[in-house]
Amino acid sequence: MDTTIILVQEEDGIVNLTINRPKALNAINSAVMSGLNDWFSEGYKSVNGLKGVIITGSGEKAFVAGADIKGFSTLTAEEGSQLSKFGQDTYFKIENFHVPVIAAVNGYALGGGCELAMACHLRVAAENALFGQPEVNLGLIPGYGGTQRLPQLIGKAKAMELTLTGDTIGAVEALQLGLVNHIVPLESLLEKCISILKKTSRKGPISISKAIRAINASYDPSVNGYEVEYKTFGELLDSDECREGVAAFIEKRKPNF
Ligand code: DAK
Repeated sequence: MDTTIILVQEEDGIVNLTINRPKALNAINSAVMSGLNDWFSEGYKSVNGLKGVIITGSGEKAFVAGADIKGFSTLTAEEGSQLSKFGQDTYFKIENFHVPVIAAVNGYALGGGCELAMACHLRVAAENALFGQPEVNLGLIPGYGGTQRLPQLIGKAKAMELTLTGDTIGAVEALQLGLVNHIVPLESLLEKCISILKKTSRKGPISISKAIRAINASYDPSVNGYEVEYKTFGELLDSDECREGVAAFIEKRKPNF
């Protein structure tokens, strides 16, 4: 992974991945997508006691202003589909990651950038965040899962409107629609994400990873989410983690997960 294109910083098990192409408003080129894929496939394994991940963009103007438009104009249909599939697979790895991943949206989150934010488990927006799927302006449709995750998050009618008009929405509307979890001033963005991850890191790590899996199952037509839930519930009930959580409650102490 090119660590100049994706900056990796770690403190107390919380990793900050910063997409670092500020001159191109952090547009996702193949190096960025490969870097994300590498880190969520293998790179994370070198972090001891990983508790959570924050994805953000370099600078104060953009989270990610989309896929790198200049890089995909000469692709054939076959190459375009392969690239789209690779992006989708990368974003699936983020969506199904075993610890929480938060998008810290510090400006433009357009096209592939909005899709990246939607693949994260939570989204915290700075006041200057701007979201949109402007692919129709380029004669395209979203290619990294946007046609699927946007309606899941904000409902079909609004997703249809945003995708067909290419309109952008600010942080306040994104919050009203349920696209983001919180809005904070830009200078508090990382602090807010870290405070959420510190909270989740005090919970049972297996239950956190299983909760992510069970909620994601509700959007996966190939599995019965209710079945995933009751089976997982049973497994957790018979686990050391749950025994410790219940014992800690009864003994009026903090659990030692
Ligand atoms: N790609 C490449 N360069 C970009 C870029 C992008 N998406 N967005 C901005 N830049 C570059 C600009 O070209 C400019 O570079 P220079 O001219 O200085 O060399 C630099 O970043 C600064 O941008 P601006 O000068 O335009 O800055 P402004 O503040 O005036 O405007 C803006 C900011 C975000 C409104 C504007 O830059 C803009 O409209 N950017 C494009 C937004 C956009 O349409 N994004 C793409 C959405 S479509 C695919 C899979 C997925 C996709 C496509 C294909 N395959 C699998 C094939 C997804 C596509 C998308 O994401």
